Amino acid sequence: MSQQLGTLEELPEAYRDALSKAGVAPLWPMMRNVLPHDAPQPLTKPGHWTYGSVRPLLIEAGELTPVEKAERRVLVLCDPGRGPGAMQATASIYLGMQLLLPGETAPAHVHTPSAVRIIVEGEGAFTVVDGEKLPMCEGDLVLTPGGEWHDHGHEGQDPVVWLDALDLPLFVYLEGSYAREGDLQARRNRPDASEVEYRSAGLAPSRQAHRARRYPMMRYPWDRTEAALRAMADHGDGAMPELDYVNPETGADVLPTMGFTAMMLAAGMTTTPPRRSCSSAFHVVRGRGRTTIDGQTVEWGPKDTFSAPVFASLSHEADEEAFLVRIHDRPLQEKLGYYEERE
Ligand code: 1HN
Repeated sequence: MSQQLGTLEELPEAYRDALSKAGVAPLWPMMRNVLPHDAPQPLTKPGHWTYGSVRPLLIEAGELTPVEKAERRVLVLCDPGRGPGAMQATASIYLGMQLLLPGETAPAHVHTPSAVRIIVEGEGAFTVVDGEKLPMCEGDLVLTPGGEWHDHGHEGQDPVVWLDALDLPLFVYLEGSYAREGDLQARRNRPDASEVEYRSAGLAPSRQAHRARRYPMMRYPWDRTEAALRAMADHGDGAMPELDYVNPETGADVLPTMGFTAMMLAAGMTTTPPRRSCSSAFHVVRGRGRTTIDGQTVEWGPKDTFSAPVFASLSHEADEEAFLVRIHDRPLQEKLGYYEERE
């Protein structure tokens, strides 16, 4: 049975002073804060960042701050629950919108957190990861796993914008976040692995010849993701087609901490996923619709991003055919042994 726990005020003042002096504190007045009953009480609140509101500010950042002064020219998407300046969208997920202008270079560095980019607008930009040049086309998902050197360049004519998703809050919490800077990388003169070794789903380089890399494929071209979702829609059972981005060698999620799931909603479709213990963010690749998050409705359009706390009640409805990528921390929670879905 649940018991009402004692409060700090019930304790004599002299005793409280003595506790502070000794560098200790009573657990019981704080017990329910750190261990609420039945489900967590997230600080995170649903967020919605329309592309219409973020894009002009990002373009202005391009005029105000040269990339040399920024290292990465990014506007961070701040969790409304933590307020302006919060370097995170949920407890474990950092999101930011990054701008690179034609001819610019973002210098090479390597850090402990992992990053994933979803390309929002423009063409001609690329990321070099461990010497592999990864073209960035709209909708592509590009990995920059922790410990891999990466720099960005832009050979096109117009601004390029992408969404960065990092597991940075975890690394900050663990006091494990740091970076090293280096010279721009030499690029191997060959297409990225999605165009060579992993051109076709279900085929991987022969084990005899192949030395498995921890992250064998760093770029997931959008046209293949969309084609696969469409095929599922054409031949499925009417449920919403959803595809997880996985490591083509192991079938595991692309990163140890963060997962990425492509979703296709048909026009007029309503879908109500289970309440999940993971936090999530959604990036709209294309389409319009609305999502109700714990009773709060977000009207979303192309290139918008929105977020939902852990255990949120969600309901998605599309006005027109829509493609979204769900960013979540299920892989981390599964490793910690507490991932859960509730109806
Ligand atoms: C980072 O390395 C990038 O490489 C973007 O583009 C955003 C946010 C925090 C820490 C490192 C990038 C980042 C970041």
